[in-house]
Amino acid sequence: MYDFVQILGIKRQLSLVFLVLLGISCVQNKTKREEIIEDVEEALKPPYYLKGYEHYGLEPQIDGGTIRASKAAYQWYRDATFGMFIHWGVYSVEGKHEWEMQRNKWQIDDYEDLAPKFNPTEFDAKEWVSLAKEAGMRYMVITSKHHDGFALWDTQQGDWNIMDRTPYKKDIIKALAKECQKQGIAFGLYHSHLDWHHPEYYPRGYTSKGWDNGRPDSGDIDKYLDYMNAQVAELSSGEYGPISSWWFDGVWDIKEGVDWRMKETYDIIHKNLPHSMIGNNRFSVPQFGEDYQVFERSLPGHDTYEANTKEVSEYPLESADTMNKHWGYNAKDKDFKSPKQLLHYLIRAAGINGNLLMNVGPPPSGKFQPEVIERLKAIGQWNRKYGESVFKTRGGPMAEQTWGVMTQGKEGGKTYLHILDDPKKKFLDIPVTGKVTKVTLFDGGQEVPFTLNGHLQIDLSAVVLDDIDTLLIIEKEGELLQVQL
Ligand code: JFZ
Repeated sequence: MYDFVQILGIKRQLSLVFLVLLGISCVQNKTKREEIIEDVEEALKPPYYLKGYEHYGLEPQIDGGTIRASKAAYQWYRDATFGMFIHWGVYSVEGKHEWEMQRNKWQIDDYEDLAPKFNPTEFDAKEWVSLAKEAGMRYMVITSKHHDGFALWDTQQGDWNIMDRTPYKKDIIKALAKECQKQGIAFGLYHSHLDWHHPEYYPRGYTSKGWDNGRPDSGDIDKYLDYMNAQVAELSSGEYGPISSWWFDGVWDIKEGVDWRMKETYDIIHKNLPHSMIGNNRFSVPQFGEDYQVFERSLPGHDTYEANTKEVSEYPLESADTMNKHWGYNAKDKDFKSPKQLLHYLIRAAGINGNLLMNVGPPPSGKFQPEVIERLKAIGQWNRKYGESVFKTRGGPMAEQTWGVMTQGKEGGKTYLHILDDPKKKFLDIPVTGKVTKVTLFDGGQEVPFTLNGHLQIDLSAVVLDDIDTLLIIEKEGELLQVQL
């Protein structure tokens, strides 16, 4: 076991080894990295959103050669519960799909012509962050780079980015990072390993089968990974504040024969930002220094989409899903989930200890669609009234049921029963046992009769069910235990 001070003790060698490994030639970068790694106090300073979490531990967790984010960050992440995912890039100009480049087999030259058309003059960081906050979201995760390789920040790695190729010429990532800090919510990034634009991304993955987009038929993926790691180093240098979480994606494109050097990438992040939570959408439990488990379009363990694993780890969990059918902006997709469906998703996630990262795909103007704003506001309205039953809680002790879930506040906090779908029963059997003293309706405090006979049975005959969530508070002495029914 090493401790953080020991790790920092070999800081100089580490920074040098890194610089060589990364092939960073940019002098500016080198200074920034060395500054951060050498300044122990700076590295251990809690980011703004970790206020009140310091006592859980601010050192990165080190297990053998693997570095993971601090315990404070893990706790915060489990409490955060609800975040906004944002897929945005030059593809929004076409208004079809974030995979538009690949789906319609674009030539790189033609695709690059979308960049001059990307001029989101109506983008207002303050408005986006305010809306996320109003919905009750505690963090935001935006695509710094999606599969088309386009960088939404002022990267020094090449010119395929917002500054060099668009009339907009403003660093969107920095604007949002600053605004999140100002308004007190955390800020994270989605970053794609898969790249349809970089010439050294070779061998090509399965998404490039039958699609010659104009790149040479050769390349060295290690050069591409040096480039990607240099980008990650820029984004984790401190220039963009404390990145609360990372959502990596795309290693599934090349399944064999490539070493993605994931541990190396994650070490760059964790050594610079010891509170940065790393996740990777690669359908497995966390490895190599990853901090949370990602589930795409499914609740943890539900396995409703693609290759998601059913294996649920002990790490913090997160489920990511769309508000309509698409991640990136699709002009025709009006198939939005209702506020009720979205709230059920959030409450069910909380009941099984997962966060919900809910996606928004903004149009190229930069203004959220009215349908999106309406939903964010409706969710916020519910959260302002009932949010204590979802945020900072943990799931259980009852395992999720078809009709609902249970949540409980940490450290002696209240226990909640969420009846989400009509159980179509007068007496509801709850598979828990313990000293229940009182059951009341959250709304109005009406007492609800119950019996305890090996398990808890609640008499619903006098309860008027709520359309979204019939929320009950279960008062008890001591702990409740899950039992088999
Ligand atoms: C990925 C991205 O491809 C998608 O564009 C979006 O960013 C989403 C959040 O994450 O989704 C996937 C991941 C894997 C596959 C397909 C879509 N896959 O293995 O075919």
